[in-house]
Amino acid sequence: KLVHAHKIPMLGYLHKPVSPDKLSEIMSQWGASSSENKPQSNKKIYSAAELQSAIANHELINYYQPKVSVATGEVIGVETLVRWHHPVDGLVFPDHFIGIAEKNHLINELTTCVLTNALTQAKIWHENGLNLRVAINLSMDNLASLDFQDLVVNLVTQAGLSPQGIVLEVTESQVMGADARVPLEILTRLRLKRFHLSIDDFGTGHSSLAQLRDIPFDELKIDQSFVHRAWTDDTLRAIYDASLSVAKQLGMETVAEGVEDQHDWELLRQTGCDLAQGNFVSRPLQAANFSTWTEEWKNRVRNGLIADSV
Ligand code: G
Ligand code: G
Ligand code: MN
Repeated sequence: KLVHAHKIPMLGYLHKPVSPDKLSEIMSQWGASSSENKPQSNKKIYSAAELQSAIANHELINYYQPKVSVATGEVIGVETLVRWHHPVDGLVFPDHFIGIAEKNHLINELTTCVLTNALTQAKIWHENGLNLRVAINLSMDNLASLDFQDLVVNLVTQAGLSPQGIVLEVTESQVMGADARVPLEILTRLRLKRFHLSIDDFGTGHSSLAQLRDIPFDELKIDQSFVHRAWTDDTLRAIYDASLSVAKQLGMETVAEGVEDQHDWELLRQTGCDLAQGNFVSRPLQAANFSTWTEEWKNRVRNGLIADSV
């Protein structure tokens, strides 16, 4: 894991004492194809000005990843995941620009844009009889001033939607500033207005037990690193079970993220996790592809996804 963390290409491993034969065998695998010489093009660092103009030019596009009921297969909601449709570089993922927005005081502007577009889409879904709960991701930096919460409340009210249908996913990527009272106050106010609060990436970084103690969350999202393959890995399974258990004891809804295959899905069924999200269900989709996916999904459910298969 340490080697992977340093992104060092690995050919294999040898037991001590190392024999020259084994060493040369392993070294013979070294070649252009085995080394990780992927182009580093995606490592581009964008400036605040570029990001600002992307926001202004509507280059940020919302994708939506479904959250489905594990027990019934019903589509309960979606998580909004923003992408940058860059005119030259193509599709740019949020890990390449959310941090830049946070550092350059652009995160409120970015989140407002994401929320506005998500609310427009939520209205369209409602008008078509799809009562989807729509989740958006908040950065801790969004929770630094009361203005932001007023903005959220006003946008949702103006859209004619009810806060109950809006989920705010919060991760704490960095340690909360010296004064944790402001984010706590904002989250509590939003909760009193009936917004659903979700603790994202639970168990990683600072998204953990102290947060559960202090903030009235409705939903707990078990991080994907504890979900995929938990059916076969005892360590992952212990962490997955503990997360599920703490959420249930606190009366929270549970979402497993990163559900990638049928085995993962079966584990959620066996353990009574409420909602599933991940590539096994669907990748993040553009709104235009949502109804096609819904039909496909209904067919998968009808054809025995929910019944005891595997
Ligand atoms: O699928 P993906 O690569 O989009 O998501 C990467 C990360 O970016 C996730 O941790 C997700 O929470 C975050 N993210 C996606 N959209 C937004 C957003 O609108 N605001 C914030 N703050 N984070 C987002
Ligand atoms: O907000 P959050 O950090 O939870 O964002 C979810 C992230 O996980 C996004 O980057 C999304 O694209 C990604 N993702 C969604 N489903 C899967 C999955 O099944 N497997 C993996 N590896 N990543 C996923
Ligand atoms: Mn999220």
